[in-house]
Amino acid sequence: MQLKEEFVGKKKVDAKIFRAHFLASIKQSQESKVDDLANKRVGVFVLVVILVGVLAAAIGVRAGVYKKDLIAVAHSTRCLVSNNEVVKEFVRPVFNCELCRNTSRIERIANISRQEFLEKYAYGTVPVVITGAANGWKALDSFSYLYFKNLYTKDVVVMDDIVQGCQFINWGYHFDSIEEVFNMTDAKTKLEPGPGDDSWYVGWADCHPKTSDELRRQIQRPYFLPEESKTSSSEWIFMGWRGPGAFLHIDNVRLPSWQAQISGRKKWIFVPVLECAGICKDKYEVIVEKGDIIILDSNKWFHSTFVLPGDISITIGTEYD
Ligand SMILES: O=C(O)CCC(=O)C(=O)O
Ligand SMILES: [Fe+2]
Repeated sequence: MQLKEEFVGKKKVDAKIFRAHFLASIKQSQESKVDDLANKRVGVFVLVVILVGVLAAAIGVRAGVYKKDLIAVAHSTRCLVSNNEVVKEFVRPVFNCELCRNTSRIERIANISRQEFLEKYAYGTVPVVITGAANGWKALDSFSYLYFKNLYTKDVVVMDDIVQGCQFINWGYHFDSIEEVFNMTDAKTKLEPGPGDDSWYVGWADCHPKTSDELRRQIQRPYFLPEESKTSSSEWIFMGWRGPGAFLHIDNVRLPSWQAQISGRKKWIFVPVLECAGICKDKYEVIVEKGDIIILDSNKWFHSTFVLPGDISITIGTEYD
């Protein structure tokens, strides 16, 4: 299954970079002529402690800026990304802060041409919202909790493949798999859950040819994407009720992505990486309405989402090159 391989491939990005660093450091240590191996080990240990200290101090300084988000992460049970975030912080490429130096807000733009999108936003790394870009898609009428429940539960073999092979993120809520999401009781799926236990938010990649063919009939390729750009072979769906969605994180994927808001409204919060402190704004927020498409490079910004009161939030999107 090509799509499954892609996910494995994604995970390998982390491992590959890490391994390159790891091998480089081993090579370096072999070449050095230090006789006393024990002393050397102590030296490396001290260096690592200092590096971790510097990183912690840097994060501490930044924490003043997005302290609330960090506290929310620390206090929630959403530890999916946990200490992996520290590793990602070490291995991610340095961000060019000039790109957001003069950015005072995330723009919401209607009717953009392919040319303008390509020149200003496609690979510009500052997120942008193209309003109404998904208007007219069948998904706006068809997507609902029940639509997905029907899609994924009508064939147990397909469901099993998806549970085994497609990525699923529970964002700290209590679901362990997409199967559980679609087996929850009606009380949990009722239309306007109050805050508290009834809230939930999940995301998954649809990497099954049977279901993704059906999904693709409900959506279109965003009209502003450069003609030659290819989209990733599987779509991501994020769904849930009002309240916290994705917690603050940074991704380690190769490409920028688009995400169409099919139902409900969602607030996105973007926090620049550490090296942009004092150059760019501390935090950017933008609201994505039903029918809008947001473009973001999730590798370059810490980001979190919050579902606003109203309809269930359902989005679909993918990466593009
Ligand atoms: O839509 C969301 O809530 C989060 C999506 C996300 O983290 C991403 O696209 O990288
Ligand atoms: Fe993300």
